[in-house]
Amino acid sequence: MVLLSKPATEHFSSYSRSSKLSKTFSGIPLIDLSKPDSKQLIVKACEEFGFFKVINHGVPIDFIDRLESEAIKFFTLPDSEKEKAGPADPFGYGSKHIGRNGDVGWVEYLLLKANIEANSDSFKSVFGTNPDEFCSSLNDYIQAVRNMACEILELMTEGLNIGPRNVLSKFLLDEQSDCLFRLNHYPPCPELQGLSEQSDRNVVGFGEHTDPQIISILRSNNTSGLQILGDGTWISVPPDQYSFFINVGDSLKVLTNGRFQSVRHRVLANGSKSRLSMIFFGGSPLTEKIAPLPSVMKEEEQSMYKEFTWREYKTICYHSRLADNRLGHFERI
Ligand code: GA4
Repeated sequence: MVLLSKPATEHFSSYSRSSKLSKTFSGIPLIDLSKPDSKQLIVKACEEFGFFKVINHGVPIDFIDRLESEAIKFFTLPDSEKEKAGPADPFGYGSKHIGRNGDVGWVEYLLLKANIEANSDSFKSVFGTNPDEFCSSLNDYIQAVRNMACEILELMTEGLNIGPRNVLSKFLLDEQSDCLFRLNHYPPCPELQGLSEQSDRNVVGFGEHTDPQIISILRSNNTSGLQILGDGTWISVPPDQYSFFINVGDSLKVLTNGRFQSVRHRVLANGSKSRLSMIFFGGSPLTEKIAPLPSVMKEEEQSMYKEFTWREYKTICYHSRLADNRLGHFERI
C-alpha cells in the first residue's frame, strides 16, 4: 500500500475513549437492493438510525477501483502540487482545516461540485499526470452513485407509501441540484502508532456532525474509523469496501417532518493504515423550499420546522462549526 503524506499532529483534539461510551455494533442495518422487502427495511433503518449499508447496489466495481486509484495518485503528490488545488473555499484541496470556522481534523481532502452539469475541468491542472483519466473516472462514478441515490430515494417513497415516486429523487435530478463530492484521505496518525484499536487514545479525523443535504452515499477502503452516534453511544462501523453506507441528511429529516433521523457521525484516525473515503452529497436546488412533504403529513399534523430554502440552510451551515445543531435554528418550539 502507498504510504501517503502526513499532516502535523499537534493541533488535534485527542481524548480518551473512556470519556464517552464507544462500541462496535454488528447490527448496522443491511439492505440488499435486489430484494423486494428493501423498501420497508430502508424506512425502518431511516426511522431508527438514519443510517444503513447497501449491497447489490449496481455500481460497477471497476468505477470504484478506477476512482480510488486516481485518488491515491492525487494524495501521493507532493504537498506543493496538491496545494495548487487549494485552499478549499469551500471547493478544492484542503488539509487539516474543515470549513471556515476553526474545525480541524487529521484529514486531507478534495471537495468538488457534483451538479448534473458540473464539469471537473476546472480542477484538471491538479488531477495528476493523467487529468483526463481522473475526470472521466470521477464523472462515471458520480453518475452511477447519483443513480443509486435516486433509486434509494424512490424506494423510500414506496416504503413510506407516498407519491409520486420521484417526489424525493427529483431534487437530485434537477439540473440545478446542489450536489457535492468529497474525497477524504486520513493518513496513519503517528501519535497512535503501535497502539491497538482498542486503546483508549483517539485522534479526530473528521469531527462529529450531521450532513446538511438530503442524502449522502459513502464508500471507503477497508480501514476502520467511521462511527455513528446511536442513543448517546459511539458505534464503530466495520469498513466494507464492496458496500456503500447511506446517511440521512438534515434536509431529508425535515422533508419527512422528523420521521427519519439525520445521523451524527465522525471519523477517528488510525495508527497504522490510511483511510480513503469517497462521499456523494445529494442536495436540492438552492431555491427549493425544504419543508415536510404534504403527503408525509398525517391529518392535523403540524410541521416541526419553520420554512426555509436550501440556500438559507446552506448559509447557516457555512457559518457554523461542525458539531453545531444547525437544524435547531428552524425547530418550532
Ligand atoms: C459536512 C458535510 C459535507 O462534508 C460538507 C461539509 C462542509 C465543508 O466541509 O465545507 C461543512 C460541514 C459539511 C457542515 C458545517 C460547515 C460546512 C464544514 C463546516 C464546518 C461539504 C457540507 O456540506 O457540510
